[in-house]
Amino acid sequence: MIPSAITISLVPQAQGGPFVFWDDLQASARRAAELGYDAVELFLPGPDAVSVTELRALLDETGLKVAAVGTGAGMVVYKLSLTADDAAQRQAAIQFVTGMIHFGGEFGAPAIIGSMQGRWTPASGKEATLDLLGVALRELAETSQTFGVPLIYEPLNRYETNLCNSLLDGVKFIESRALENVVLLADLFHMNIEEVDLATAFLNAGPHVGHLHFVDSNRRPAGYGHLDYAPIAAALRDIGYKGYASAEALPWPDSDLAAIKTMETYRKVFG
Ligand SMILES: [Mn+2]
Repeated sequence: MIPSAITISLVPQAQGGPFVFWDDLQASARRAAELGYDAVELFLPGPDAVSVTELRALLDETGLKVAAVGTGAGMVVYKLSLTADDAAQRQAAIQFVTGMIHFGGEFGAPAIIGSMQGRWTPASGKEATLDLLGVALRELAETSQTFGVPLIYEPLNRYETNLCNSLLDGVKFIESRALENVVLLADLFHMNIEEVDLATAFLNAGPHVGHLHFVDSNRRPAGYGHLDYAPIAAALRDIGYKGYASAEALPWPDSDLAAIKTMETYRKVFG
């Protein structure tokens, strides 16, 4: 059975975002463990927001692992982008993500590049912007390698980026730039907007898929929308997916019920 994870955000500026638990790391982790989750995915204000020692103690106590760490605070809090026009801004973005890779690396957890990828403009051009992204991801993937983890890159729906929207866009990007140690994050919410058929998209992306955001069509917890999970689970089995199913969902109707519903759907779908 693929392992389960659930998101915890400690970023006040991300209020309204798709994270199940908020603000209280200890209480959230304890509740996640109680409900049977294997891991937590952390969305933090920065690499120094949580003490490594304290988190290690919390993981020991709960038996949880860290599935991944987000880097979106670099965008949300500091307005950084890996593809900014200004080279100093790009460097600051790489530095921020590098800090998160080091933090996650302490726990064997990869970092996720989502909103930090930015977007292209008529002035910057699509291919040139993808080139900038490729340069940044190559460096960040090498840093990740020193911790024995991949770098996770997430195609986003068209309203959030114009770089890579589908899994196939992501595969083409990774292959055309010959990126190593970069895997794709398949987010079912984004995929529901962009893919022709979700199961086919998984089959075509195959071994490139390294992380899953397990959520429903409307960004509510899995089971509160109209996604059909059976063909998705079958496709994940077919490609031998070994990563997490991580709940990146709105805390709807509230955090606790979102966590309960996700676990119920997860067991039904993958159990
Ligand atoms: Mn996502």
